[in-house]
Amino acid sequence: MCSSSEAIVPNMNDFLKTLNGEKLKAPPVWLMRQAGRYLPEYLETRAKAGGFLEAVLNPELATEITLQPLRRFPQIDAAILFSDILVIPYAMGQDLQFVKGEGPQLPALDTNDIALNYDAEKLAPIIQTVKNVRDALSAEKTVIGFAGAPWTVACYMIAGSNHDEFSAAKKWAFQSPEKLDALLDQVSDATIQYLSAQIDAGANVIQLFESWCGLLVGHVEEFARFIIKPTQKIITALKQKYPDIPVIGFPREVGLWLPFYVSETRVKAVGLDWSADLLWVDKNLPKNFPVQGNLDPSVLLAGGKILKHKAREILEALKTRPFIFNLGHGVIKETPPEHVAQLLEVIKR
Ligand code: 1CP
Repeated sequence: MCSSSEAIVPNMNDFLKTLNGEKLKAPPVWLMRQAGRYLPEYLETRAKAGGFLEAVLNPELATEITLQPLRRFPQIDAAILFSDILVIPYAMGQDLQFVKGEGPQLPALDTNDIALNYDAEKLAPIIQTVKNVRDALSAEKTVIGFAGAPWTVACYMIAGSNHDEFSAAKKWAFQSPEKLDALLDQVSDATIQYLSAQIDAGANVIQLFESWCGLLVGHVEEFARFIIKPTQKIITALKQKYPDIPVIGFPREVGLWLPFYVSETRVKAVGLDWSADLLWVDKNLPKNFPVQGNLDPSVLLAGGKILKHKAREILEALKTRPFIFNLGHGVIKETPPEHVAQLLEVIKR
């Protein structure tokens, strides 16, 4: 791929060059939930496993699922580990089930019962998957490891099966902030161990999903305490051990607090959700700070002319900074795989 300053960072693929601040002519690309229910081959493999969690915890099948989108779409630059953010509560002793049609289910935590124990052994099969995936791919392809950011993971741990606006987690934030601090601390420590194991196994980049960031926007004290602080803790620990591994933050619905999130957490790059105004983002983030995003998954579902138009609009808006093309949230399960092929052609042409 062409770049004006290739000499600055030799031996890196396009994805890593971009995260290190280079602007490339054709951006690298991957898609959130690129392995998943819109792919018939995924449904087949999941059925073989017997269920979602069974597939995640089976290294052979999870490797297969992680590689499926790269096999089908050779233009995709990165494989994201096939797993879920809720494996951390699972390894901390919460009973996790994925109920068909209803999504993930955990027993709701009580403020008086937050003494949990992280058992790294429970996630050993996932670490094996990272190894397998790294071994299976050439150096041109990046392997992305990931975890949920602690606030988002805690939202699920506290909510139980009622995900309605995660009001139970917000209640902890306002009524029992010390309990929430203690829980976030445990989740952060477990996450540092888990991500370190992913990096040791070969992950080249880490993404931290703060999918429920928007729930604390508007509350500056709580945002700083429950979102920035635990994220900072993870990033500081990883930077110390692995200075060359970039961490991408995905603060969904962060809105106008994006520059605050970026400067305080010290993420290396930021993933934008589809509601981000790209011209505003470009004006308000430091020059050369890498961004990733942000096509609305509904546009990918729609396909055709509008898909080309919206994809080009994004490419145009971010043409002067290091940029990784992605969606603004996960691929919708009804999306025809041909639409993904169409999108990749627009991006890589
Ligand atoms: O039925 C199925 O097959 C399960 C569907 C599914 C899949 C494919 C779930 C349940 N998780 C996943 C995989 C997954 N989850 C990946 C794999 C890699 C890839 O992107 O290809 C990743 C990165 C995640 C991360 C994840 N899980 C997030 C953060 C990103 C986001 O979507 O905002 C969250 C919030 C979850 C929780 C979760 N897991 C599954 C569902 C349906 C949900 C969301 C539930 C909710 O909306 O509250």
